[in-house]
Amino acid sequence: TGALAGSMPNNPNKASEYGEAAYNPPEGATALPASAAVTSSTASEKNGSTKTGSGKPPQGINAMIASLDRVRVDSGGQQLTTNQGVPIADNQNSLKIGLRGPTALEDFILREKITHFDHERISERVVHARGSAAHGYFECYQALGALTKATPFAEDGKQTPVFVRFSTVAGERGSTDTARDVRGFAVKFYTDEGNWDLVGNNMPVFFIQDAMKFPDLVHAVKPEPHFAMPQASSAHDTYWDFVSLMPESTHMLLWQMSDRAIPRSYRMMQGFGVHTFRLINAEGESVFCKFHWTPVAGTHALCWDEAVKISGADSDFHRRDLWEAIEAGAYPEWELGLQVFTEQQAEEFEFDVLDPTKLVPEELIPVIAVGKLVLNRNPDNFFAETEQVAFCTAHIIPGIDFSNDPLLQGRIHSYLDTQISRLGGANFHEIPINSPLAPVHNNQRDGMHRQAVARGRVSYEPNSLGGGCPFQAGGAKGFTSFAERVSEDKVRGKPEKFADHYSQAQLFWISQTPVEQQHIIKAFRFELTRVQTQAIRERVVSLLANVNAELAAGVADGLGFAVPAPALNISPLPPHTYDPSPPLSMSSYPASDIKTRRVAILIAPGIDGAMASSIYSALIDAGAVPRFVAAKLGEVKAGKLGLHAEISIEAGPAALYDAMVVPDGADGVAALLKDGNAIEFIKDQYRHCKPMLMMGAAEALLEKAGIPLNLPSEEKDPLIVGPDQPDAGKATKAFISAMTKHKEFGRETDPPAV
Ligand code: HDD
Repeated sequence: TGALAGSMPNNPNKASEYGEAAYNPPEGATALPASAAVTSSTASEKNGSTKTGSGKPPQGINAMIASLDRVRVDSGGQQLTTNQGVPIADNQNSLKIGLRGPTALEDFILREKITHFDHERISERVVHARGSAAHGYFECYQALGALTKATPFAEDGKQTPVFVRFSTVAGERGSTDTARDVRGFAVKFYTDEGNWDLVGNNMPVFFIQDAMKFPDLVHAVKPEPHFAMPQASSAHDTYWDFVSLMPESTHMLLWQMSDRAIPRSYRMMQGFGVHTFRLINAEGESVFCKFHWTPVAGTHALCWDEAVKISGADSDFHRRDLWEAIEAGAYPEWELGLQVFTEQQAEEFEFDVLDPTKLVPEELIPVIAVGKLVLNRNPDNFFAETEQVAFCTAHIIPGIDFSNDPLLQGRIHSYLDTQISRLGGANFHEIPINSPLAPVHNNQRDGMHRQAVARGRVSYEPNSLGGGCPFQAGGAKGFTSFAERVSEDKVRGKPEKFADHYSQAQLFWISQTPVEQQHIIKAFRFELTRVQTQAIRERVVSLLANVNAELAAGVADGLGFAVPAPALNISPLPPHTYDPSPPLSMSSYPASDIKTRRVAILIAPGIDGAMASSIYSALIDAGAVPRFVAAKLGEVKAGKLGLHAEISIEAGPAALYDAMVVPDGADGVAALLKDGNAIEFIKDQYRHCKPMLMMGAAEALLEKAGIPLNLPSEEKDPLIVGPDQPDAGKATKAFISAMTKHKEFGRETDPPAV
């Protein structure tokens, strides 16, 4: 699959940022791949090399990128040294007492190299270990001074640099990208009043209501401790044992079993701050707020069978997708929306806004668009940036404040704490990707790996010897918490409204399209089939029986038992009945174009080359990413043309593409008809509900793959284009428009017919 990346253009930002020199290392130096070429560190300046950029600030450069220049190292044209800067003469042989003798203990070069290597790995994140990240910026549409004094919202059009990391939750660092899981959506804003981290997920609710239960949840979902299986999967006994005993997780379980848990791309999923937060304005007035990120590319998912096959074909699927889109200049974009409401409004809601298993329906409080997020630059070094970035919910800035959500309150502690062991001490904020652009001045000193060289004799406050500096900013400038009146008993417990575990699960269920509902039933069936303990399966269905009879019956039927009695509902309040909320369905966020969509054009000798090329060009013009796919690499004779096969079917199977094409050409089609891999490819494209452009003779391939043909016009598959449209230009247009629909779920049967 590396070949897919190979034909992508380089990130134009990096080219203009670093100039051509970075791509043309001096003679004798090893040429780096262009995308890895970086330059302009203090070290290279010291060595006399200068930055040879275009002189204009390229798009995609921002103050954070510039701040990282300090630590960027480019070895192009440089000699090899030890960590002490001593030039190394021989990097092949250790120092020996005689060519056939023992290695000398004094070989400091060998020892330094091995010692460093021995300590290369750091512990992975306890959750969200697998992730990918990018730089970009947030741009505020209009000043929001009436709501908040938070500096990213201070002026119309203000831009704030960001670093964003997406992740799965349960899998380890090397695990597959397309596991069924919640996705993390963590945004670090490098604001001019310090770093603000909005550490969210791609689902607006959570499994549990109190941080006290987080270690239990994570222990349950992670690989089981005795044999360390399964990897990156919730489909096992301990997970379902735990959640089936925690009725508060029911709402989130429906989200997790929905297609949201198998996104097509990080670029095609929503993000949510989950908790209720506070905004505070300059007058000290506060409102509650929920944060929503909505992708411009629409929200799209994989089919489960597709996700499973992608895991085998390219377990880096989402990482590669994000990287390639940014390198190609197709910058992923999201709109930030706020739901803003007062404390009085919150009191009247039938749910508690401090309960993270509940969302605020958009019919109650609409989402207002306030700005956009653009990711326009890949990191230079995965470890230095993506791995070492430390997000902390405790990182907030003046104008933003926490609510008393007990899950959020626990998170405020957890993130800071975990970085201390993961990143080796209390100075993790000095790691370049974590250091704020805003200046840091305080009396915190020393500790492992301290970078700052604090000058002067004063490291305490108050002082007179340092002129009283650094001095307190005071309430007008400094961070102040919202002065909330609290007068209550100190207790362990939950508010009454927290006990309603099912009303919003019902809301989610009734807001899904029939197709989405079927997918949820199938996901429960899959996961619970993997569970080995019958009592656990039944307990899960007894929770679902409180949500919807059809849901419970569908899951129970799939597992071969009758619906058990509903789980005891302990809520003291009557259940609330909602009307469906369309924004909760993924189908409410379609794409308007086919930019970055991957299209396989299957070719074989004798295919109509002119048609294949014109379809290829039309797809490029529409912003899609077509690939000629053949039995093997190299030139494929196609009429008078030679087409260049970019990848083989074997290395680039169907699951890796959003859509497929077979051009006309009797001999080419005849060759494909004999290729079992090609038939398998077509079957999978069909089974995964993808758009297909099958021109002329290619209809025979549909037939061979067992795809229903000659249907009455009202039953015709709208996403199979071609056989009855001889004009390739018109057919391609129809195909491009079909591709914006992403998938044709009307094809689905259970079990699949093809
Ligand atoms: Fe968490 C990482 C999101 C509840 C404790 N969490 C982590 C990341 C994301 C979230 C996106 C990865 C950040 C990155 O890319 O580095 N977590 C959430 C959301 C939650 C949530 C949306 C509920 C609304 N988390 C949660 C609770 C606790 C934690 C209740 C503990 C009490 N989360 C952690 C952690 C992690 C983490 C252990 C692991 C690595 C890290 O923080 O940096 O502290």
